Amino acid sequence: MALFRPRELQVDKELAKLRRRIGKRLERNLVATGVPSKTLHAAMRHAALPPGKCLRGGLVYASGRALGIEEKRLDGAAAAMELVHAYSLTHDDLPCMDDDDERRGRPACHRVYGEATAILAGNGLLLRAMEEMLDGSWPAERACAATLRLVRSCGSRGLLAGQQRDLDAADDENTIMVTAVTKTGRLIQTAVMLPTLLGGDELELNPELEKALRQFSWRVGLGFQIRDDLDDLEQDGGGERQTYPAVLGKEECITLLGNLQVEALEILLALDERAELLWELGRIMTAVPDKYLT
Ligand code: GRG
Repeated sequence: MALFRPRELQVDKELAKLRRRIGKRLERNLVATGVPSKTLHAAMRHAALPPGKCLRGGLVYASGRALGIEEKRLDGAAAAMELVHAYSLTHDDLPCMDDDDERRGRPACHRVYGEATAILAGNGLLLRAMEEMLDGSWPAERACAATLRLVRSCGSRGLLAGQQRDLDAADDENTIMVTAVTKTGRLIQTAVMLPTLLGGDELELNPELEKALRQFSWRVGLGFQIRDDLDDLEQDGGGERQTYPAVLGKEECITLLGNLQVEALEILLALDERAELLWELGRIMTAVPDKYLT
């Protein structure tokens, strides 16, 4: 691995380009006509289109770029990450979960289509994600290994466990960390690691590089949740959820987030310049929200 120095990369422009790419693919693949239920597909489209910031899909492309993988071979994996994310948000917004009326500045899926359809739409998005993973861009064995990784990170030891832990509420640092890592961090880490599994022996992937990506993405995943909790603190005092600032206090959270960012970015500095976009995404996902900077 060679040391690189990040340039002023226009990350917003890069991310906007990738967001358009993901949006086009979802637009094409989530059709609502000529399907057995137009209503279900319309609800799925409502939940997933237009996509949000596409940070998880962006991480797939950025990690792939660091490994020298062509973008078009990662279109399925990037779309899959965004579909899984859209599913989790759709279910999280339900009245029995976080009970949110709005998502991405629009009415939440259940507010438009009703709760029962929103549950089905979430399930539909999750399963469509698996279809995207198995889109034929990669040899079957590697596509299956990557899909298994995604399934596990969504399952009862990943996202679902994190959501249940959130419902159970944590009240100490270790407990809240496990919740944040399972609820939010694992999917983010998976987004970064999918290209390593898909690329397999086509890549010059040494254990050191694999470890760097794993350690980087773990820190970004945890940092992203802490950052989100700090944002919520400002907006609504954190609501009823047990959040990082509620457990650690605001100041300690800001310090922890800053440390995670420094560690994550330092880890990537050992890679070559192809890791620049990944570095930038890690930087913005772990940035202390502006309002906390003096
Ligand atoms: C209900 C199965 C199930 C899981 C819910 C994802 C999740 C678990 C809950 C969503 C609530 C939340 C605040 C999660 C933390 C992760 C997070 C900050 C999500 C928002 O991600 P962004 O900012 O959203 O990437 P966009 O809209 O840009 O895609």
